[in-house]
Amino acid sequence: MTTKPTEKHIRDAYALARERYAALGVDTDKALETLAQIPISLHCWQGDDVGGFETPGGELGSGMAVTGNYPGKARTADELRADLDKAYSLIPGTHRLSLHSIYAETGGRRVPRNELRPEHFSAWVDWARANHHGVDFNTSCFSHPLAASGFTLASYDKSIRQFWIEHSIACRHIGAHFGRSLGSPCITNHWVPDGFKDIPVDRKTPRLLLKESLDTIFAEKIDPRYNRDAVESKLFGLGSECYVVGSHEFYLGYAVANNVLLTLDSGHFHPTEVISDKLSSVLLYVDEVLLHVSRGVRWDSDHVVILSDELQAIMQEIVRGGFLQRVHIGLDFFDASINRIAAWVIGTRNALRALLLALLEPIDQMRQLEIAGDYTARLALLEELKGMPFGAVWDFYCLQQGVPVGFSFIDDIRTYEAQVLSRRS
Ligand code: RNT
Ligand code: ZN
Repeated sequence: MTTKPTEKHIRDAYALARERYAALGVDTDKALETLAQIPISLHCWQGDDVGGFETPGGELGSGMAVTGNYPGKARTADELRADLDKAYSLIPGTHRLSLHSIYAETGGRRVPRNELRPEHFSAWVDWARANHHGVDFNTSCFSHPLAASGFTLASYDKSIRQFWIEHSIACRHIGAHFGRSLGSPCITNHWVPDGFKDIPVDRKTPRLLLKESLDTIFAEKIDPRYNRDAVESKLFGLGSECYVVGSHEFYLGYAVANNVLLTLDSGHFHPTEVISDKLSSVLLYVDEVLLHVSRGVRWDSDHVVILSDELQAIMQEIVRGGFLQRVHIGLDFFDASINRIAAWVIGTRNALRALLLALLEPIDQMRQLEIAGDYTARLALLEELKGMPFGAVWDFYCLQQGVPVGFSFIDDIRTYEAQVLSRRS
């Protein structure tokens, strides 16, 4: 067992931290109130390596790969929900769930993806309602015989395009059902893997086809109180190194022209390109953004989120820009080499810690220095902020929210692993 800090220590440390921040003009109580209102959308697919329940042990394809074989992955929807319950219990606040269509529960019947209906998600709705989770949704245009060519909505084969168009439309309706049933708009994300491994001769036609397919998918207007659509770009993937149809320019243009949300996945750009710098630009032209907070490492776009400079920069941009209502924060990473529930917990706690750091900035003072051209003091202040007792505020928040403080959450993970995960063969 890890040694837990006592409640008195946590409260005393918070009282001191509160004073230090107050001296900078920052109200820590208010920051925590704000933080408690911000939902993070946890991605269900970290729990079973993007497997879903369509086919037992189905192969992941279309440029996504999960490495590792840590024991105990969820094999059924009930197991996945139990694992999610455990993860949420170790994360402060009330959060959302991002589901993929391949997590449908069809009672053992094979339902083609273009025939998925809200009733295939009724257990998810009941669970979400009981646990106060809003639900977001994703079309699943991968790991499927009709995606084996590497092309879906941009395929030259009309029947393949048609299948994925129907699937995407079905998903929008399921999304609206989540939104209506749970009283909170569902963000339905559209990502397709379409692209070429090697140098194409025609970059134009697949993009025209993708645009046409999207136009058909979004032709029906759905009340934004129930469903909002988002489109996600990628620079390259495994097997689509030379050309991805749905590039950033493609979807930025599409989102602006068609009033849909833009999804920015932090692992989907050139390794030196960061999404933190994109928010203030794209939010001039699109109403809302969905984030897939992730961590790119070399060629992999989906490592577990750590408290990196870029994660902090993303949250700073959201808070400093006043974008909390316009940016939906979702996660997208998958690691099968460590305990999968811990991966959720570590990544989500980091997203929240970065948000808290951003909420604790003396933003007015920082801005004044910049406007006055005092870049010396700006740099000095930014660097000094890194030494502020932020950890004491975070620990107090965890205490307040009734979740483990600090590293002690690992005890719960270990117990769950011994009692539940190790029994799964
Ligand atoms: C893939 C995209 C996409 C997926 C999930 C599973 O590169 O990031 O968002 O990771 O839909
Ligand atoms: Zn993504």
